[in-house]
Amino acid sequence: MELTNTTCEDIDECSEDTDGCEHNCNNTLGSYECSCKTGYMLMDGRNCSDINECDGNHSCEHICNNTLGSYECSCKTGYMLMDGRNCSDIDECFNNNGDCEQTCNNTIGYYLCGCYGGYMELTNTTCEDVDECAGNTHGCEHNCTNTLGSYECTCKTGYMLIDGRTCEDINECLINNGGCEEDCINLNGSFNCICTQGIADNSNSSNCIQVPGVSGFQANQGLYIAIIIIFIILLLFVVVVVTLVIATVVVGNSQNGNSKPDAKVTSPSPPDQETVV
Ligand SMILES: [Ca+2]
Ligand SMILES: [Ca+2]
Ligand SMILES: [Ca+2]
Ligand SMILES: [Ca+2]
Repeated sequence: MELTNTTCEDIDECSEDTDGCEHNCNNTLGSYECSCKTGYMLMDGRNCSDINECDGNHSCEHICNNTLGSYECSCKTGYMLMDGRNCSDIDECFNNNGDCEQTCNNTIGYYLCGCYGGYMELTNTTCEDVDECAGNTHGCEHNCTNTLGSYECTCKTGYMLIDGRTCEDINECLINNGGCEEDCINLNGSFNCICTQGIADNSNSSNCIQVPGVSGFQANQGLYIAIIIIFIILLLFVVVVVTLVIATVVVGNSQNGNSKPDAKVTSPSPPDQETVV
């Protein structure tokens, strides 16, 4: 204290800048006190040192970053800081589908790209078609055709697809007799036209045609025999008729030669004589 006459007056060390306080100086009667700004602590009564709040005295939900006089919170990847302290999941799929080529599935703190059915992951964000036909899982009974995201089963000619995979023979004979002129025989994957007379080759025609090597007589034997018998009967009939006619004529001529008609002699009557007187 400084003595002036009979009273003593406190010296304001803070205003005289003799305090040596690094931050704040608080004058007191007969002395002074140093203090520090928020976030600092007094080390030796004068100097201040930063408090590392991250050592345990912070309120960050995820990450604490110490700074001089304070601290800052930050969040793990996939989260964003909401109120300076707490973290909230980022919905990566909200913008540009998360750069995923097909599907984007947001998760807490992360996200995953996915692929549609029939595709598989090529990279973390891209997909490629699965060639189901290259493996043995397609289940197609006949033909397998790969498509983008799927595949298709088809059947050979003469078969139809019944459950998307299995092929069943088409009974062509059920519709319009298979187009056959006479009988239709269904076969697995095909059909045949059969003729009762002659043979049909359905690969070219459904009409009944005679096949070389099979004679027409063999095919139509009954008909031909009937025609021959009728012809013989007619021939015999004609012979008989002609014979009867000839016999009748001969007999007639013979009878006319043996019985000549009686000769009648007539003499002309003399003309009447006219007497003249
Ligand atoms: Ca600090
Ligand atoms: Ca997320
Ligand atoms: Ca495919
Ligand atoms: Ca058939």
